[in-house]
Amino acid sequence: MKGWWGRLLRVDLSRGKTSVVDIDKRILLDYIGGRGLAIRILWEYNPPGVDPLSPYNTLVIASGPLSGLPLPSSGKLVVASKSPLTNGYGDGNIGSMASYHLKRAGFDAIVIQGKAKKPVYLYIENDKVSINPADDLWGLDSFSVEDKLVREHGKNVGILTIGPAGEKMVRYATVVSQKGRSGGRPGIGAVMGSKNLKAVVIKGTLQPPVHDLDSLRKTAEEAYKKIMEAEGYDYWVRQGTMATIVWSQQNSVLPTMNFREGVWEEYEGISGDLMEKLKVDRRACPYCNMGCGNVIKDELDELSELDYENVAMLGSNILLGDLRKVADINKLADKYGLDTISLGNSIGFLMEASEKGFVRERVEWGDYKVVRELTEDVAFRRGLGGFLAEGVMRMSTALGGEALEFAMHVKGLEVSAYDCHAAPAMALAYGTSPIGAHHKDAWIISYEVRTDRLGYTREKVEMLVYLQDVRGGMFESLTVCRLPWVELGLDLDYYLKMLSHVTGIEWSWGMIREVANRIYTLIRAFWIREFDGWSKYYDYPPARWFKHPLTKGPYKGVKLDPAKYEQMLQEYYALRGWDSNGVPKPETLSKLGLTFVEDALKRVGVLV
Ligand code: PTT
Ligand code: SF4
Repeated sequence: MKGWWGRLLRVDLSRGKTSVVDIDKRILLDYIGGRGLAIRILWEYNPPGVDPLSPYNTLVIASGPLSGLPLPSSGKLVVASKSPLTNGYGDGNIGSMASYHLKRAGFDAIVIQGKAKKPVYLYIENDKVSINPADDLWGLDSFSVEDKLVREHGKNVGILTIGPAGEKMVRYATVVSQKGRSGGRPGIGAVMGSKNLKAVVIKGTLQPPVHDLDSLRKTAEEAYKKIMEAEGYDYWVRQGTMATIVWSQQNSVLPTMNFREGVWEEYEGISGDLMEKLKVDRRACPYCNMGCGNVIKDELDELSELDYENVAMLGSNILLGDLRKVADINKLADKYGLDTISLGNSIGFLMEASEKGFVRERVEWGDYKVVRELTEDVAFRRGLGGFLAEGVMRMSTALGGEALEFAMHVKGLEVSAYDCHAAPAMALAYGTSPIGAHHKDAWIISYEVRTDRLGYTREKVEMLVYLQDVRGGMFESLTVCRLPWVELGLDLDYYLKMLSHVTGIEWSWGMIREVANRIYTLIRAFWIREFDGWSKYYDYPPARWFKHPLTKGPYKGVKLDPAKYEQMLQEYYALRGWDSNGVPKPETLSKLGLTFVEDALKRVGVLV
């Protein structure tokens, strides 16, 4: 079958052994790749209830049939595991040459289990795989690790690494690549650290299995052209995701003071317009012709690659209004391998806890010096940093009382940079996201601001399911960047065509939506299996958005309505074929070929 190698590389770090395992053709067709393959592997390989930081947890690095091929923005791959931050399914999507090389190394995925006795890194050159000592890499930041590994193996490799935060198992440590690409918000870097695995280096030189390369090239060429001709292309390459700062401010969704407000008077100090003036370089993922990696010189005159989420969470959310200072903290997060969204949330939470007297320490809003020190302390788990390294859910549980109300997370994953006091569908997107509060599965906020902004409508729920299926189902399993479609309106049919050229199978939207529904339902079953005591309330957004109305801006006085949220949630469950507690119904499992999860759901008492 074309499109996949049908092979995964299995690595047992405890025994120092590697092996190649064939992947069933049915699994590839049913789950496609990337996230789909990852959840199918995790369901099978992970013992239920496993401690995410134990050797028994499995780490998956997966590509899809389109990743790393010569087509628009294809240099992406998925890193996934049971999350130490949420205890549920966790993944992230990273743009890196590692995607290109994995595609050419002859594997669809790498599956890593066990724990090495001493620090190691994995070197993969097609079928030649070695587990190498990494004593000289341990303790280094992610930038220095890349430099050292490039000196050792040359430039023509793909590298995934962790920084000190991963080594110290900070619960939101990420996997880093190319000095500024970072993926795996729910602590996938900590899982690497728990295995004493500092890095994965891949060099692939094989010809990927493509059914019809000529047609693929033609379609890809056309798509590249459409992207460059799109209205908004020039603006996008100038500002990238940073344009969202002004948009969020205008629409009252800019996270401000730990999501207390959706507007901030000083937003111009961190805006995309200012970034443009300071910009010194632009980077891109492999095969991308709309590169959005905007680089500026930070407060210390060092390079820092900026994105909207990073700047909003480390800027307006903690009232740090100087872009060069924000860029410095962002650069530290990349070097240490910390997720900027969870870091900005954790610091914002601490600032509010300090203001309200929940902690003895004085941590003032917008204090750059303190934020810098805290970031270093989090990465090395020093002092108060050790508390922040646990993430907002655990911090708020330790403090208790009202602190639980301003803890901005869903299922333990901190909220990304959209305030939802006045955005019920975006709140539902966070509530039902398969990894916790992240926007990648459904950025419905852009639809919501254009339509019935404050409505709790069925149309929004239908749109949410559609967006999840396309973004979280299709893009995360193909696995390619979604931004050509999201930002420049590239017709989605191109992806269907390209998938058909690569695999030799005629894919239809019906088939894609079914795969997506299967992936969401299996991920849901995974959460329920891992949570002894599942409840629909895990699908609720933070209490703040229900209890503390906005005090400024065009939506002053607005907050979410719990009864109406519940009604939307029930509509969502019905569309997915889940019961009123969010548990997949037996007929849904049967329809999607997922009856193998039934026993596990019966064991935790949610199915009879
Ligand atoms: C992603 C999340 C995001 S989403 C951002 S900015 W964004 C933050 N980026 C971080 C960073 O940078 N450094 C850091 N230390 N922590 C960071 N945490 C945050 O992580 C990213 C781009 C972006 S930029 C977005 S929206 C799109 N995301 C895609 C996706 O999820 N899937 C997909 N098929 N295509 C996507 N394209 C875009 O990719 P996570 P990246 Mg990222 C530095 O990792 O865990 O998925 O969280 O990977 O290569 O940096 O590309 O305004
Ligand atoms: Fe990477 Fe940005 Fe291009 Fe997407 S649009 S592939 S995130 S550079």
